[in-house]
Amino acid sequence: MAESSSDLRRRRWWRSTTTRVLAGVATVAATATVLVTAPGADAAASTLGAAAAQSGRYFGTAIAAGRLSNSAYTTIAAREFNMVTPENEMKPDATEPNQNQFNFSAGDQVYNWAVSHGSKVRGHTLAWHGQQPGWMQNMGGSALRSAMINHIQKVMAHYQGKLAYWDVVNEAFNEDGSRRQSNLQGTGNDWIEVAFKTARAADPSTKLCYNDYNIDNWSYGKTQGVYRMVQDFKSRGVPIDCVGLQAHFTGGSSVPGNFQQTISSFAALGVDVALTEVDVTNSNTSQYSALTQACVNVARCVGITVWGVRDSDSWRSNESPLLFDGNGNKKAAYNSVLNVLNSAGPGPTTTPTTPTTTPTDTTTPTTTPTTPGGGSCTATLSAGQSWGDRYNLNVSVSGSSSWTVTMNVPSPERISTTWNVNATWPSSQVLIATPNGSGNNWGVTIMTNGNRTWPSVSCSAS
Ligand code: 9MR
Repeated sequence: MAESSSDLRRRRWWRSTTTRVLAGVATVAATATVLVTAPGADAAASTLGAAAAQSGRYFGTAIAAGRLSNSAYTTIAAREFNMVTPENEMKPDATEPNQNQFNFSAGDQVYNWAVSHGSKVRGHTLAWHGQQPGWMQNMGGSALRSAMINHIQKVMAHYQGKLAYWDVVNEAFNEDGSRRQSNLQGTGNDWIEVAFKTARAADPSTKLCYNDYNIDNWSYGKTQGVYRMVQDFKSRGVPIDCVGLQAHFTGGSSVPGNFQQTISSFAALGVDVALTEVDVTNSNTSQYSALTQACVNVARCVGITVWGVRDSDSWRSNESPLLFDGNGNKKAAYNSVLNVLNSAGPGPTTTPTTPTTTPTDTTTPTTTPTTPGGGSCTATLSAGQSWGDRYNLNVSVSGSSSWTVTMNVPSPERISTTWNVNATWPSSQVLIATPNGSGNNWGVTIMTNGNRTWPSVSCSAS
């Protein structure tokens, strides 16, 4: 899964870029790079994870620790998915069964299985009215506020640096967009932002998400309530990096016609968006296609997670809502999702728009050599493709082959994705990159948010 997905992603990106080169809109230098580097045939990817990775996204599943001894289950999960959400094992009742006594055995089991199969992990969830341990259910006021903070700190410390995303707060809104009454809400309306601030301090390396259901329809009260909260947090600098739309299209609900508008509206606030718990009644193929298409059409829709592997693993198994039947066979909906993923453009990105032919970047390429002990290296930026909302930069590193490049992207621009490099971004404006074995030429996509000033870059050798 993971070993082929980066190649596939690169190939799809190059293929897409080559198409634009043939349309005569890229530079000659870019053309040469594309044609030399393009790795061969352009067959479609044959697993969900690899197909999603082609556009820089992931495709995940919920995993239950209790099923990891079932080889039919793990065979499919390992083959198809490159993101894992523990279905119940990182929830408060699992991780802190007695106050201040933590138990990570089941969470670690899922985590270790995931990473040993090349998958990343989404943590789920830290502060929620549901699945609280008994001692917490009986608590309120300042004691509960302190207990929530302690819980977030201790659980995040255990997984420090290991998780791609954390659902910090889950399901805190009513259907009409007001706050859900709960013991947590009873500690004060600021409990959500306290949770996010605590989370950022506990592990600055992971992306912090708000996660909820029934926030799929843009004109629905609950969607608007969550949107206003995220907008408020962004405007006041409360740390939030992502919104998870659970996207349970079961139990009588279905994909709304304005689903993409919901995703793009959240994304426009400057957060990643993910579909985090997808299932669809009877796996309706057109609904599965539509929800997948809506995600891949939005640059910052970073991935899709289905809530279980086979129908028999689903919390709503009577609705047969997943992509594999109880015998582990691929269902029709599997193929419709795979096809949409395989036709996605580069990204995370919107559907290809006409590239701009005239560079509008406001600075010249930056070259910053440094000479730390022993070696030296230089990182040089050059223009890649450019679109209405984003642009690519190619980075070429010379000198030492053991380098670390640090890039500082001026706000409101944000790092969207990278290729051919090991990269982390502790914030959306700071990128730290090291070689991933693909050589010394790599790239980054930056969302402009209205500004096209190139980042500053420095290189240090070790
Ligand atoms: O799938 C989970 C199921 O095994 C649990 O019994 C249930 C208990 O709350 O939680 C399910 O997962 C939920 C998720 O954590 C949050 N969104 C709704 C999911 C389905 O109920």
